[in-house]
Amino acid sequence: MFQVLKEEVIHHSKEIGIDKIGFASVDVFSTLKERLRTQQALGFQSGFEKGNPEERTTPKLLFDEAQSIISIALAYPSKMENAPRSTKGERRGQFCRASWGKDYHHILREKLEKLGEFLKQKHPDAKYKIMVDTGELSDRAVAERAGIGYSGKNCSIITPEFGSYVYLGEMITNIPFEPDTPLEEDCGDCTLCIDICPTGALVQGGQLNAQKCIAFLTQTKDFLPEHFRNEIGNRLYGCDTCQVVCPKNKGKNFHLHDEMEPDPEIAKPKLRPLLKMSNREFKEKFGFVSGSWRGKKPIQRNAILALGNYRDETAVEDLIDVMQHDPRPVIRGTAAWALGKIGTRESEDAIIKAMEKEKDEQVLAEMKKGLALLPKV
Ligand code: B12
Ligand code: SF4
Ligand code: SF4
Repeated sequence: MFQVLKEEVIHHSKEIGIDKIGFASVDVFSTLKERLRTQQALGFQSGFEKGNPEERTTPKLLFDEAQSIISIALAYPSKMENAPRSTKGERRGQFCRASWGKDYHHILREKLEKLGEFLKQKHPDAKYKIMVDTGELSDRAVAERAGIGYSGKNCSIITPEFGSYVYLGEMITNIPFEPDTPLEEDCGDCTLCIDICPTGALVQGGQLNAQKCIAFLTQTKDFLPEHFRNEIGNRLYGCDTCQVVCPKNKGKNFHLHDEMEPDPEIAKPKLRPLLKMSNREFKEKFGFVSGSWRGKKPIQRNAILALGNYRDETAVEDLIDVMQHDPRPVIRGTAAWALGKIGTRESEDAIIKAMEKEKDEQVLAEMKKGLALLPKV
């Protein structure tokens, strides 16, 4: 009965720049429910997930008139034109691709709102509830059920057309649209993502220990545990390694939405200027990208770690200043660690001097770690 409306919705979705659309039932996501419970019991969740396993897998608990879910995907670019090079003396960090251009939450929400208005126009009794990332539903499980893509061993939804470089969102509706058919999983014998993951966060195909995933670790606000500090490299927000290596993403680089085009100076910013950035500067420069949602501190901490990992001697002066004067213990302590890693004579003298004044136990411990990293003479 709603087949014509479904066709109209699909047609309209193309007109408003939705790259892929699929329809799913509102049956309980029972496999996912078990999975969420297991992940919780193992301590493998990130803590960013909203809702409990019951709510997350029962669409009718989220919207009592629920009859179907419309899942959408928008493809984002994987390559940057004129990417600036990270050079000696002007080292750069990187934001993951999902943080290039305007925050995708807004882009997808706008598309879904437009789709909702269309639905209402065609069928005045239509009701819907929109979710993009921050809702209870698993956007991936919905997309998988709606035939948008299959679930890869790297956990990402992989679409045959755009690879895994797609953002996902959905709309629960009160219209009983005919569901689409899920796609066959197509990883085959490949295990490249599992093999390359820098921290071993992919425990096995399709199972992530989020607590070890660099994408998660870049978003924490406390000291980064020492054993992850080298692995973070120059990443300021997120991690793309298990997608970059994926053969299904080979040649996939879509520039279909102007708002998603990265500003190279934001997506690959110089590290040193980040250290002393004011809140206002941060908001003005980075406020519109998705990677800023945790605020300035994690980005600054990661920038300090990146300078340490680069052993960037030109940053020593700035790092000393930060170690001596920044009011935030995490920033002072991480700077001490980075100075030790860079290992110049000046760094050593500065850490020793700063230890005389430092009162915070954790920062003092980091300073000792910094001293231990210095080359032995
Ligand atoms: C929490 C979260 C994170 C956490 C945890 C990620 C994870 N893998 O669970 C952290 C911070 C680490 C993270 C990182 C990233 N995230 Co994130 N994240 C989320 C969020 C908010 C919830 C995910 C969740 O509930 N995970 C719990 C797991 C258990 O479920 P799931 O992955 O959603 O669902 C799959 C599994 O459950 C699996 N499954 C179920 N049962 C079983 C049983 C078996 C045996 C197996 C094998 C699998 C399996 O099938 C489901 C469908 O694929 C979603 C938005 C949302 N509301 O859904 C975005 C989301 C998953 N993230 C997204 C993105 C882009 C990323 C990053 C690529 C960003 C980056 N570049 O740094 C990385 C990728 C890391 C990775 N390898 O997964 C996109 C994914 C798009 C896509 N194409 O898949 C989403 C959907 C946001 C969006 N709306 O676009 N993320
Ligand atoms: S995002 Fe990075 S750390 Fe996380 S699973 Fe993928 S490769 Fe591993
Ligand atoms: S790298 Fe290989 S195993 Fe991993 S998601 Fe891609 S195809 Fe699947």
